[in-house]
Order: sequence, then structure tokens, then C-alpha cells
Amino acid sequence: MTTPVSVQIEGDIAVITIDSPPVNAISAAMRRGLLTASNDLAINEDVKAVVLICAGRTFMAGADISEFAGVMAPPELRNVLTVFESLPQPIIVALHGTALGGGVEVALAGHYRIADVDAKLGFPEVTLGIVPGAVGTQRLPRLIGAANALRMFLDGKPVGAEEARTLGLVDEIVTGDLRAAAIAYAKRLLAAGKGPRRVSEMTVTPLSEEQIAALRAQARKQHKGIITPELDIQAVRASWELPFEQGLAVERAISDGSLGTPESKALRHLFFAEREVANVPGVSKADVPREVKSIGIIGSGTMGGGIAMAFANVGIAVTLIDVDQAALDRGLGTVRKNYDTSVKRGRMQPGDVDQRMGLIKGSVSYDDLKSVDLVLEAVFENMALKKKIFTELDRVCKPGAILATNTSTLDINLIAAVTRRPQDVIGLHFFSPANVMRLLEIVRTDTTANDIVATAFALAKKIRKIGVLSKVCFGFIGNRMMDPYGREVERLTLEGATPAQIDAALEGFGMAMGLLAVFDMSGVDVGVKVRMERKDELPADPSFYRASALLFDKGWLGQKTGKGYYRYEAGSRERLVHPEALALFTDEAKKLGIVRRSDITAQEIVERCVYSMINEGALILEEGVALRPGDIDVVYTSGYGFPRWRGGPMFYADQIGLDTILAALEKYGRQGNPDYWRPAPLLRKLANEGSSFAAWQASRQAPV
Ligand code: 3H9
Repeated sequence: MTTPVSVQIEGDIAVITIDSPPVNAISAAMRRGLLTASNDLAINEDVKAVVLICAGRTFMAGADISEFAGVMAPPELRNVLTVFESLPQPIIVALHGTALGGGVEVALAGHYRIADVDAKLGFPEVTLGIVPGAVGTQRLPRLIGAANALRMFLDGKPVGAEEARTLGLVDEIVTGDLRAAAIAYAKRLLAAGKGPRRVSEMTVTPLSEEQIAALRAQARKQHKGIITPELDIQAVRASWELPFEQGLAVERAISDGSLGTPESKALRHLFFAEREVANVPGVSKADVPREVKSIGIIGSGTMGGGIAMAFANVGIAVTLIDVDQAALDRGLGTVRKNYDTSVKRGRMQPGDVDQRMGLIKGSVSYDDLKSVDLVLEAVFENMALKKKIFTELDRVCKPGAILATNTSTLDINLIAAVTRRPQDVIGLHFFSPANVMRLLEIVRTDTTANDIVATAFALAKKIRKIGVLSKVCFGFIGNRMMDPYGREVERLTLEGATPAQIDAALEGFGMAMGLLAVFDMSGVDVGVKVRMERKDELPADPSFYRASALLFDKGWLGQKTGKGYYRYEAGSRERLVHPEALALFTDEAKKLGIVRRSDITAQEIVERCVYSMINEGALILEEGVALRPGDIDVVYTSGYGFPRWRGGPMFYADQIGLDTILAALEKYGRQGNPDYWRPAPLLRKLANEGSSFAAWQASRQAPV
């Protein structure tokens, strides 16, 4: 086996090269290699300076996250870095790509740092629910000040090379050959008679309690539900309250402890799940993605406009089609307004607006789609209309063009069947606002070709979204699981829980927004109209999604009409009590013979909503609609506001225990409508075996 650490001696300079593709994650072999190299160099009197550099596309992207789940093999990185830092020769660390977490901690143990002009440096640990553990919390405050250090730990986002230099994190920025520049830097140091400059020997100015409080308040907003920011503060506090050695011990205890928290397990699960989603059995490297340089979008409404922005933002030319010029003008006007808002909020430069608008061309003629590489239909949910559009697209689009639909509910097999190229038809289900939301459901039909699936994943990455594959079924993964969730929140309003009580319970669980507030925000009519389209398939139960239907009949469609589940003052999104809606629900309960209860607890609300969703998730897995439990978790955490720190519904189910979930499903089945609470066979089987979704998935992946 080749070692990831090698040492080349060039005159009186030793160059340590780390080479462990793809991202130089810090493995046990790397730690051993660096320790051996450090011990050897410490006694090599011919070596006057040491350079550390990484091969490949990036400097170390941090500790190897897959090691965190078990007992880490020795030596520990923190101990290796003590030896490394104490080398008698000056150490120059040369950074490029994305130096993250443990990677930056290695750099901090060096004595001088230079960085490629495009390098980024950061501490993403907080996004994994962990506290830096290779002495970063003690060294970084010494180098760049405690406030800047805490800001980096709490924010989690990397800074560019220029900012890193301003902060004092790097000493010099390099354009061109980094290795040569590092050696030249070392020679300059030697010529100037400079020796080691150890960060551990520097001092830290304490932060005031007010400064800490301000940083804490910001972090609480940014990272809801997790204790990691508080642990970061504790660890950094030790950097000025204690001598370095003792601070190191404090960090060790805090960082090691953070690895065991439920939130850290959940966030690490998502880290790997988000990378696993693009792995589609049967689709291989041989399925080369088609090139997509230009796209057409049918429909310039909220969805079409948002999707146009998502593509224009990465430089892809868009032809936006609508039925007439007035509709187009409205659509393009909204896009411009959204961009202008981004400028006002400082998220975009004014010059960018014209550049992006320049990429979006409006048209009322399908003939303008002749040469585009992909067309995405984003009109309202009506099968007859969609079939008509696809027939027309089949006529005008060039051979090899991909024909995609943004439908969220309809059977894409039927849409594909009206074309002469069903193999080129796919669902690309965006989430509103499409230029912001990270999720893209990629829906493959019975006939979609493998290279089209590969193209969809490549495109998702290009527009900075996470693509998750779903098979065709009503609602695909996300909306199908919303069906029981919505059913329960609506039923609860009839049973006596107020919208405020229901949403507070869901938000207390960690949902980004309670579902009734979501209905009000997106429009109560949206779901009602979808159910009208499928009325023949719905259960005979008169209480099924009854609350929304009642509001719809009254014209109370949510925020846009000032009334819905809540009441809103003009121009405000604040949810106020809507007594008329409450009276409506009470009357309806009476009519339907539903007993109103005053003892509905937050626990019952959460269990009924989340467990029914998990049960549907189990059916989705059995049917093969989703490839893996982790895929469902990614859908829910990146598209539906499910708390990331709970890892997604299927991961959460495993933590609760499937036997507990099964017992609850059976209990609610006895209390309510047994048809709604019938446990999915997979869930029942795994619960009875004392197993979990994760174990089930692992057994399916294990080689036979
Ligand atoms: C840490 O350092 C704690 C310290 O305090 C030390 C305590 C002792 N580990 O994302 P990509 C894999 S915590 C293991 O598709 P990109 C990834 O799974 C760590 N594996 O590429 C994928 O594998 P596969 C702090 C890792 O170009 C492949 O590399 N560091 C790690 O889009 C390519 O990844 C982080 O949180 C890792 N650390 O983005 C950095 N990193 O091909 C997390 C990547 O089998 N990483 N892999 O699917 C990233 O942010 C991105 O991967 C990066 C590259 C920006 C580096």
C-alpha cells in the first residue's frame, strides 16, 4: 500500500507531501505518516526548513468523517500536531483548494502559512454537530483573535484566501506554482534568519461577556436546535482562561463529547446520505451525461421564473415561453424584481442583474425551442394540458433534447407516452422558491434512459442542488409522504387543537415552519385543487383534508387573502388568531360527530404527524420508489424543512426505535381510522426483528 505521506529533500529544505485522493481526508495512515516524518525531521540537522503541501485538487478537507463512528485508530491528530509544531526548523504550510476543519488545524500547527489565491479555509465542524478537536479552538484564537476565531467556528462557512490574509490566518497569497512559492518562501525566511513561530506560544486577549453574548445570539439563529455553538464557546473560552496545555485538555473533553451527541450522529448521517444519493444502481460512468448549455422553460409563473433564475445563476441560457406577451412580461418582471431584492440584501452585485437577465430570453413561440438541449415544462397541474405541450415539444425539439416536466403529482409515464421519445422524458421536480431550495426530485419513468438520469444528476450539481431519484407514483417521495402528514394536521383542527397549538408543536420538534402556516403561505387553494383533480382516488372519509376545503369555500386562502388558518394584517406575515376559522372547525366537528378534546398534547401532535409520515416512507422503500432510507432523509431535510439535526424522518425513526413507532401506529389505529394507521409491512417486520432502516439498507448493500 502506498503511504499518503512522503518526504522529499531539496537542498536544505524538506517537503512533506500529503497525497490521499480525492480530498486528502486525514486518515490514520496519514497521521502515522506525519508523525514519522516529524520525528525523523526533528533530528535531521541537514534540514533547515520544512514545507508541507498536498497533492491533488485540495489541501486536507478535514478529518476522515467516516472514522468518527467507531474508535479512532492511534495516533490522535492533536498529539501528532504537538510533535509537528515543535520541530526546530521553521514550517511553511502551503494551502490550496478547500482546507477544512482538521486541515486548517494542521496548518495552524505550522509556523507560517501561504495560500493559493483560490484557496478557501474554514471550520465546517458546526455543520456536523462537532467541536474542532485537533487544537483549533486553542490555536486559532491565538493567531487571529478570539472574536474572529469564534466567528469562524460558529459560522461554519469557509473564507477566501484574501480574507484569510486580512485575518492573519495566512501570511502570503500565491498565484501560480504553489510548491515553488513555498520553497522560495522558506528560503527567504532562512535568509532573514527567521526560525519557528509557534502559535501555541502566542497569547489571547479575552472576549467580554457582551461580545460572547452577541456571537451566541447570532449562532442560535443560524443553527437552531443544536448545542454545538455553545460547546464551541466553552472551548474557545479556555484559550484565554487557561494555559495552552490545559486548554488543550478542555478542548479534548468537549470535542470528544460532541462526537457522541445525537445531533452529531444525525448530521454526519446526512453528510454521507447527501453524497450517496447520486449513486444510482444501473447507472454507471458509461452513461455519459448529455451536454446541457441551453434550456427552454414552458410557463413563466412563480415556478418557471424561479427555475429560470436557478439556471441563469450558473450561466445557462434560458428561453422562457408563455402563452402571450402580457404573461411573459409579468413573469420576467417578477424575475427582475427578485434579482433586485437580492441586490438590496447585498447578496448580488447590481451589474449581475443585467448579466443574468441577459441570459433569460422571453418568447411566445415554441419554434424558439428548436435548438435547446433541455425543455422543462412548468405549467399548472393538468394532465390534458401537459400532454398537449409534450406533443408539441416532441414536434419542435431537436433529436437528443431532454424533455422534462416539473409536475409534482402527475403520472409522468403517461406524459412520456405521448412523445416518440419516451426514453428522453424525465421529471425534474423543483421546490418553491426554485432559485433557493436545494432539493430537486429526479423522477425516472419506466422508460427514461440511463444517460438522461445521469444528465439530471449532473445538472442538479451544476445548479447547486441535491438531486434525489424517485420512481413515478402519486406525489413521488416528498409530496406522497406529506399526504398523511397533512391529513393529520387538518384532522387535529377538527378534533380540538388550534392551528397555533399544532404549529407550535411541530416547530418545537424542529420543523422549519408548522404545516398550517405553510399552507397559509403557499395558498390553501393549492392542495385543495390537487385533491379536486383526484377526487375519485380519495378516501370516503368526510373529515379527510376537510379543514382546507372549508377555508377554500370561504375564500380564505391564507396570506394572500389575509385569512386562512390564521389571520394576517395587511403587509404583515404575523400569524394572528382567526376566530372565524376556529368556529368553522368547531361547527364542522359537530356535524361530522367528531368529539372535540382539550387534552391533545404536543407529543400526540408530533407523533401523529411524523410517525404517519415515517410509515409512508416505509411503504415507499418497499415499493422501490426511493432507493434508500437516506434518500428520503435528504428529501425531507433539503426540501421540506425537517430538522437536519434529527437526520431526516427515517434516521429519526431508527433513533426512536421501530418498535416504539409500531406501537404508536397501532395505538392511533385503535383511536382513529385504522385504514390510515395500518403499519407498512417493512416497518412491522423490522420492528419485530428489533432491526432498523439503516440495518435493512446495509444488508441490501452487503456483497453476497
Ligand atoms: C474535522 O476535520 C474535525 C477536526 O476538528 C478533527 C478532529 C479530530 N471525510 O463532497 P464531494 C468524500 S471534521 C471523509 O463529493 P466536492 C466524500 O464523501 C471534517 N470523506 O466533493 C466523497 O466521497 P465519494 C471537516 C470525505 O468536490 C468525496 O470525498 N471537514 C470528506 O463536491 C468527494 O466529496 C468537512 O466537513 C471527509 N472529511 O467537495 C469537509 N470530505 O466520492 C467535508 C469529502 O465516495 N467535505 N469526503 O462520494 C466537503 O465539504 C467537500 O467534500 C469538499 C469537496 C468541499 C471538500
